[in-house]
Amino acid sequence: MKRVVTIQDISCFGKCSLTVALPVISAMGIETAVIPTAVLSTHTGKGFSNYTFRDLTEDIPAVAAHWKSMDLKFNGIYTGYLGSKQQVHIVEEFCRDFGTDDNFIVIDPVMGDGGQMYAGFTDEFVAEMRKLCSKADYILPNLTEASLLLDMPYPDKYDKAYVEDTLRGLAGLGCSTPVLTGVCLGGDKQGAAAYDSANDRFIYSFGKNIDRTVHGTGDIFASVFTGAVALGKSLDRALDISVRYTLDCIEATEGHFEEVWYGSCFELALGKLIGYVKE
Ligand code: PXL
Repeated sequence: MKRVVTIQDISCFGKCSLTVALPVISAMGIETAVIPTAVLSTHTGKGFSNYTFRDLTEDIPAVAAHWKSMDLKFNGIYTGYLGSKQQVHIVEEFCRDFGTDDNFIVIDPVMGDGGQMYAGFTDEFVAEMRKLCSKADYILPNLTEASLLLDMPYPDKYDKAYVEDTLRGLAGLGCSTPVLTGVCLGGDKQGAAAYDSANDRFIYSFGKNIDRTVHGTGDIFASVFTGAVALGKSLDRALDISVRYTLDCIEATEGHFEEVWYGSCFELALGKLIGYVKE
């Protein structure tokens, strides 16, 4: 059986981070260990305010030390939302301690969306995240996060050449396979683009474009991508499965957007994901 560890916050209500990663990766038939980096009453996105935030940074080295004493090994390490610069640094140490030649590291540099940084992030945080990304095999920024990592303005409009230059720039940070999410090159298609730098190859995967921001879909994409890589799927396949399931989750939310305005009805589409894994 494959085993991954995911390191990110638990937003107790709001369908993102660990409340998504744990069910999604588990549904793919993968053992999923977790390190919660913070406990929040809700996520910090649009619609929520006055949320609680309990920082668990100090617990991370203790968990890592215990796991080292047990000689635990992971096929993959996947990090999502991290709450502070110090936390990113400690996660970097975790990756150094548990990364091997045989496993892989996925960093989702969660920092913003739609051209805006999420609440509480700073330029120093971005600098630390850039360092963490340089240690990863795969990074999964959206266009906002890619702009922050590369210190470029968020583009009003972009084309294929922009996407490929951005991916080359991200590879230049030191990550072998950057993946850009939320890529829309025509009106009716949205998906992801990857750069396999070892083979100097770009890969695209698109589905129907639904013009709506649904919170937590970045976490869904990253969780499926991590699971697919852990299962030994090719990069092309991993990208396809991640794009398809993310779209399934948005489609499953149609008709529920008023009630579930803070996330997606990803639970309703888990059956499809299980099918994709078997294909
Ligand atoms: O979905 C990313 C995410 C994860 N965790 C927390 C967040 C966000 C995005 O806003 O606020 C706490």
